[in-house]
Amino acid sequence: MPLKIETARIEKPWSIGKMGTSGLRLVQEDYNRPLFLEQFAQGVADYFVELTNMKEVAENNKTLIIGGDPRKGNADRVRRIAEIMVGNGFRVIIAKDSLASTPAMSHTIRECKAAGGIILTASHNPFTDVGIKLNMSSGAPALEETVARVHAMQNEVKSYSFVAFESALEAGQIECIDCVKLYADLLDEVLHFGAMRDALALRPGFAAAFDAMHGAAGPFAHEVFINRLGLDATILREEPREDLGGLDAHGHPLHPEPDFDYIGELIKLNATGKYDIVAAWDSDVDRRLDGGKGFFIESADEFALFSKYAELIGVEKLFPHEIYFGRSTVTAGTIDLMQGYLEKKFPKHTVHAVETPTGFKWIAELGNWGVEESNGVGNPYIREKDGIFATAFLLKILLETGKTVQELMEGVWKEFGRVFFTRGEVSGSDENEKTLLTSILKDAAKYVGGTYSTLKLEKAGSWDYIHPKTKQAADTACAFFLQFSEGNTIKARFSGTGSGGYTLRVYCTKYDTQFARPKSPVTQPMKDAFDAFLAGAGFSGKSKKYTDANQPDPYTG
Ligand code: VG1
Ligand code: CO
Repeated sequence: MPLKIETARIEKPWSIGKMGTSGLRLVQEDYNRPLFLEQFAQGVADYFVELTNMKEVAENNKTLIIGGDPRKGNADRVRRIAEIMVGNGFRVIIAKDSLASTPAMSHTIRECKAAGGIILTASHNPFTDVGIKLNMSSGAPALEETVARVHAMQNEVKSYSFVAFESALEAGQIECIDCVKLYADLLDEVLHFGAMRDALALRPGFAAAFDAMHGAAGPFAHEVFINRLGLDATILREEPREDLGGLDAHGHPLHPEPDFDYIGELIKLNATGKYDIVAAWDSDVDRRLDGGKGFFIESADEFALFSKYAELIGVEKLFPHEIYFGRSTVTAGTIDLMQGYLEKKFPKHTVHAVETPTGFKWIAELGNWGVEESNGVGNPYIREKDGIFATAFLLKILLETGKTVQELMEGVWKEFGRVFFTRGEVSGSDENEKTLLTSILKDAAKYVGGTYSTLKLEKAGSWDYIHPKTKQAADTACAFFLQFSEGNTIKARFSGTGSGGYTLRVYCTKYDTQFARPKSPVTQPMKDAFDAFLAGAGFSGKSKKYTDANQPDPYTG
């Protein structure tokens, strides 16, 4: 029987915002406005119709993958979006139970040779927010041009088409796929689980503790670490929950974000020294915080370690001639120090250390072997940052070397030096405050030569992205930088994932060969200088918050 396609008018279309760093994130109430989701989805469908009708593009496969994190309302949203995609002529593959991590979605898109995927997640934002990310046939997040086109099309929608879910299912236009299995198979292929199991058999007592934060991580971690690797692992908050853990003791929603503010139990377990490896992942499992035996590692540092052992996952085989390893502009420069090392390791390749804007789409575009400041590490076999991959790769290195996480990391710092790194933020809800902050940062060069707190401002400006392959410049400045004396560097940029107000992310870095010290005394002068700079420039925003205490600091003094 032919499918019955229904069409309904949207009498009062909404004004839909543009996707930011990673998808469009809004509070639940905004996504739940009548016909908002329908309008959003119809705009996405229009975009894919246009794309897949183009003769010259390879993405003419009319299949789309849909899935996401377990947050409130997502299972229904997955069904509704599927109905609309089928109504627009697509075949839809839905993740089993609607649940999939962002990296698993990226992998599934490639495996199914789909035209793209729609990922329902607001990632680290609490369950009170909803987010939708869009990925392309390469598995990578949509880039600027696509985002702009989708945005324009969404705001032209006047009606939407759909097919009732059950009839689309019966007609085979909607199918279900086990993303967990597909993803675990890939990791097995890349990391060789058989060899890891053999190594684990020789390490009785080797133990793990993980925190799945009630996001999508539980089923993935269980399958990979317990079912397939046979690891003795405790998984905290394993069950995916629609409230992602609910409220904290003060009645605030918990953030499914792997930083120290939100993983108290795991920190306690790690402090016992009993666990060889520990990890926490965010709600869509693309970010991680790894550690073990009382030690936690920053993502940039962990990536330097991964670069050192890159041959364990055959990175050189993935890149025929040129290896790109990327880091977002604000990520600590530890890995840049490793370029020479990688050139020696892979003499047949040209190695490029590339700084990219924040947002993993840029790193994905270069082959996905890279890292972001906020605990995102790339898995070069897919096109997204990937929390479980990072933890499993760390596990492989632990088993291969017999060293502890701390010994491994100290080995890297001894050889290459350490880039002390910390993040902070200036946030508020006053638009005028934001405008003032922006103009101060834009004009920062005029303050060069001044001394702020104990540091002299030597250079200031904005950082522009020149694409390493096309040599095109991105049209907006991506980050502001303030170079203070003694190698103290601050970069700052506005967050693109919030659902209200503004957040200026402030990143402080300083290189030193003396690595075994707490980071606070190293980064404090930068924070003081930045505060003094803002105050001196007339910014009176009060909400300066440096989140040092919620980040890994292996040497607490
Ligand atoms: C934040 C992080 C960025 C990350 C983005 C999406 O963006 O800083 O590194 O790519 O979240 O991550 P922003 O613009 O708020 O600083 V995920 O795990 O939420 O998709
Ligand atoms: Co995420």
